[in-house]
Amino acid sequence: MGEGDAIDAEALTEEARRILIENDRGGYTVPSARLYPFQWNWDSVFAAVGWAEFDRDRAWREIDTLLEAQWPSGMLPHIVFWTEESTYFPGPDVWCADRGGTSSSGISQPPVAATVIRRLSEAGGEVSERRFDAIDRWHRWWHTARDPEGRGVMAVVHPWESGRDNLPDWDRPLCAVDISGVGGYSRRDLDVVDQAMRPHKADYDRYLALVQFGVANDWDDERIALGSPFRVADPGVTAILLRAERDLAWMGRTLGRDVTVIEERIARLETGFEQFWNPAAGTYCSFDLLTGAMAEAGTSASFLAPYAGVTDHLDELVDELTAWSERCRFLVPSFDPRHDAFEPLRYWRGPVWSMVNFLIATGLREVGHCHWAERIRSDTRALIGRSGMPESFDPVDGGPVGGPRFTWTAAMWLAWAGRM
Ligand code: 9WN
Repeated sequence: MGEGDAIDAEALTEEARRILIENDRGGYTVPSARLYPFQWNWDSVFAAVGWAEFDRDRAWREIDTLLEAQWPSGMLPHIVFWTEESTYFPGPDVWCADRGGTSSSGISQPPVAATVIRRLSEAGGEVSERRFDAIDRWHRWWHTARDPEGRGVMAVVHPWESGRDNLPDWDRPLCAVDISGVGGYSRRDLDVVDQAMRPHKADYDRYLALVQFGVANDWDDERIALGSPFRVADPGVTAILLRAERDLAWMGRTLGRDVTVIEERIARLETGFEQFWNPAAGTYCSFDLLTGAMAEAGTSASFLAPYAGVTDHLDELVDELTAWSERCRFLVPSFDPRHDAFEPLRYWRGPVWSMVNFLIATGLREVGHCHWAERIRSDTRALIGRSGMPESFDPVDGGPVGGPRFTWTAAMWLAWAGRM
């Protein structure tokens, strides 16, 4: 029996439901009450996966609330500010972006929604024309706004757009960001989480300078694509979009729609994905679209290729996962544990994230690597068994990292890690 089996699964299931209910703000679920008191894009989509385990209508409501904030351009923002809260910085007054039904941030987040909508539909809901159209517009926005040259790789124009905000990948590209106009500000994340787990001030300065750049350019996609001082091609967003496009095409076919354009987008992404392959690192890496420089090491997103249906370097990826597993008791750390920049406690520079594990394991299972898929699931189960449901986990000792009583960890317990 693994250590995950010694845990009180029923009590954890009760706890996970309580966390979702506690974080429910009526139509959307905050990621963690004090640290992140608004609606976040990919958090909500993972929340829906958890809600679906005991309240299917509530799961759909979560997705629909997010879709209500869609911008005329098709963009679905990464944060939606449905209420005013003072415990988070930067809030709506800093973003100055209210193109959708409410005020929001001006960037997006990994497009997991189509995949989850398909999951909910297959479990008994019907495929809706309205949701299909909204997601199709969002995916089109990714291609036009974040890949205007049609290279088949998605750029992120802010580390927060990747959802994997503080990766070492962004360090070098962020050096090009001018912080001379940032001015003074007061962070609120450090009221809740230890500094050792959060980004440094030098990173925050750059995060804010990029928000100010967006505001100064009126969040205009073309101006941002041409002039942003930060434009990095991200294998995480690209893999998630490629998977999501396949699931959108499935929805379209079910509805009897013509999916030729979606198929063209899929083909472009399939061909484009190879650009992330870094032979020197033996894995998929991000690269700076402004300088061409490739990151030196892999991240947890490198293992999302199978999830995207890309199997060209499967053996190399499994070798890489094996090497990582020799360094960390718990898979999958967010960054290569052999690299100097690896930090087991600091946000996205080492910790394990349950929902990334879920995506990686889903892909590995689909391509026949059931042993690794199960290893990742049982590690996630053991982490939750020992540390409860925080934002993320230390891959070396399994301790809790980041904010407490976290929605996506609770959702992943309910829908995946907690199920036998
Ligand atoms: C900025 C809510 C979000 C997640 C991100 C995670 C973190 C925010 C922050 O929290 O980012 O978006 O303030 O640190 O990195 O993936 O969606 O859980």
